[in-house]
Parts: sequence; structure tokens; C-alpha cells
Amino acid sequence: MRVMKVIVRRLAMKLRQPFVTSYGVEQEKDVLLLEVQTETPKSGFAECVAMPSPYYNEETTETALYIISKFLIPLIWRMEWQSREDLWTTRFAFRSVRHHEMAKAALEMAVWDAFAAEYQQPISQLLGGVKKEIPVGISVGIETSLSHLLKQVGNYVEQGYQRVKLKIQPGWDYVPLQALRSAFPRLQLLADANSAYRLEDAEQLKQLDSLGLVMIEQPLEPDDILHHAQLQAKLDTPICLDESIRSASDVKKAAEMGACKVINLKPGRVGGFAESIEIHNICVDNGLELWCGGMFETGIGRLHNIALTSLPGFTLPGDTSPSDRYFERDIINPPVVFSRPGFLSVDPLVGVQERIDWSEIERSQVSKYVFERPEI
Ligand code: OSB
Ligand code: MG
Repeated sequence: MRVMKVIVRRLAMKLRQPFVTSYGVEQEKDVLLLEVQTETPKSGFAECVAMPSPYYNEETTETALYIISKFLIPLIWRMEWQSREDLWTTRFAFRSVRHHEMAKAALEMAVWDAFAAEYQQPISQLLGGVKKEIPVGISVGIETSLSHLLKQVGNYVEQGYQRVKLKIQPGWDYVPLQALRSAFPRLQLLADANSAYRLEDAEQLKQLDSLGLVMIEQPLEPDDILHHAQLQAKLDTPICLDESIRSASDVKKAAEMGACKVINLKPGRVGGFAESIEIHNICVDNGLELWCGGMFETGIGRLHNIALTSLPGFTLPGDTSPSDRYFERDIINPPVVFSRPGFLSVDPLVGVQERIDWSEIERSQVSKYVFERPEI
């Protein structure tokens, strides 16, 4: 398989409701959608999870577009993939570019997706997946009203979500979590701090130990695996790392230091599927719990996250909610829906091309860039 053409589309998709984190408010989804076309021709797709502002990590939609166009696509023209093993070479070739994991992941995952289409193999199977159905949870943004939060979460519990994650920050932590705990005593509840605390806040975070949280996600700064280890030593609540994990090597360091007991894996944050599989294997070998996070993906990224979650080492419900949690209309048809309350089925898709809704893509398309293979 060789790639003859790469098409980058930029889409603007309205979110159903604004989502508030300690980083700010998200109103609209700014999407880079990649399509790689092979000689056959078959098309592989993937989306870039970079956001408009560099608050979650340093990447943005614009930097990803730049890195993909100027540095990553030129590397793709030299490559050829014939076997599943060859899919690891993409990640290797991209190593010459430092970081920019989200940019790399978009192109790397589009190549996996194209390989699935080209060789008619389900993407979940290519990745090593075994599960036919996966449990899912929901991520709830920062609210201003407790009563509204309780009503909202009651609604999610009724819909069947298997666990609820609440975004927290100083001033919005113990009180709402305690209220949720008393209203829903047996709910699998977790808190995501998106780096809003410092090691000096350990005593304040220690209070959360009484609430029986499944975990606290990313309390400290992304670069600070060491202080997470010091904090984990003080807390009974398991720490989960999200922003701190950009590679398999980061997971090894976190495991060695005892910085966490759980990993939130987002393929877009770690450079793609090959790195994700390696992280999955390290988690299994080191007894770390693992789940798949989300970045408000459209249906395309959502289908990829579901395929990845079918690997056996994903031990906890992920953030991959059905499409209608985020969008009025998704760019895949049919959209992602519950197979039964709180569960999604892992469809044996030979690439996401089967599910693309072109009319929806055209409706939300803002710009389009076409890159053709040069004569070599
Ligand atoms: O920290 O997990 C996070 C969304 C954007 C950036 C970071 C995060 C999130 C979410 C949303 O929590 C999860 C989802 O896709 O529902
Ligand atoms: Mg998080």
C-alpha cells in the first residue's frame, strides 16, 4: 500500500452544549479531518484532536495543520505498508519530528484506517481488539449550580452511563463531589482536575479520600510526574494520568515512580495507534488500570476510540459517549449509539469509510487542502 494523496479538511461543528473545564469553555468543535488515498484507490480517515487554543497541551489546530503539511506528509510519500508490522514504521518515521503528538496521530491513524480498508480487515482486529461490546462513562463539565449538576447526573445515570467523571478545580471540588456521592452512593465517580492543583494542595485533595472516588485524574501539572508520585504516596484515591502521558516511555516512568495507578489513554495525545498499543501492553505488564479518554471527537475519532477500547487491557469504562452527547448531527451515519444502556458495540469496520456521511462533512467544511504525491 502506498499513499497517493492526502486531503486535509477543516470542519466547524457546533457542540450541543458548551463544555467548561479548568482550561476554559468549548463552544464549537474545530476539526482537522485527514483523508489518505491509496493507489487502489481506497481512503483512510482520522481526525486530529488538537483544539483551537494551547491550554490542554501546546498544540493547536493551526500548529497541527502546519506540522502535518510541512513535515509529516513529505515523510509519508517515501513509505510503503504491506503487513500489519509495517504499520509500526509510520510512528518510527515520525520520530524525527519532536513531540506534536496530535499532528502525528492524525496522519498515523489515517494510515491504519486506510490499511484496514485496503486489506479488508476490521480496524479493531488490526489493533488486537477482542471485545465485542464496551462499557462507557460520561465526562461532566464544571457547573455553577449544584442543583443543576445533580439533575444532569441523575439523567445520565438513568440513561445507563457506567460511571461519571466530574471536572473539578479549586473552589469546585469537595462540595459537588460530596453532593454527588450522597445522591448516588454506589455510582462509580471520578474527578478530573486538568492540572488545576499543586503539590501544596495535598491536604485539600486528601479530603476527597472520604468520598470513595474511583480515581482522581491529572491533579498536577503535565510535566510533573515526580510530584504525582509524592502525591500518590499521600492519597488513598488512585491517581490517573492524562496530560502527563505523551508516550510509552512516560508510562514506564510513571509506573517506576509509582506516580499513578491508572492511565487515561487518548490515541491522539500519544502519537497514534502504534504507541497506544505499546502503552496498553505496558499497563497490562505493570498492573495499571487503563481506560480510553476523549477529546470531543466527531464520529470518526469516536469509532477509532471504540476500536482501540476493544483491547483486553482496557479495564474501566471510557469517556467515549454516543454521538448525541456532543453533536446535533454527526459526520458518520449511523451515529454512535448505545447498543444497550451504557454500552457500545465494537463494529467490525474495515476502516471508517463505510460510515462517512459526506453531506454532513460538506455542510460543516470550512476549508480543504489537497497534497499530491510528487514524482520521485
Ligand atoms: O481532560 O479528559 C480531558 C476534553 C477535552 C480535553 C481534555 C479532556 C476532555 C474531556 C472530554 O474530559 C471527554 C469527552 O470526549 O467526553
Ligand atoms: Mg482528563
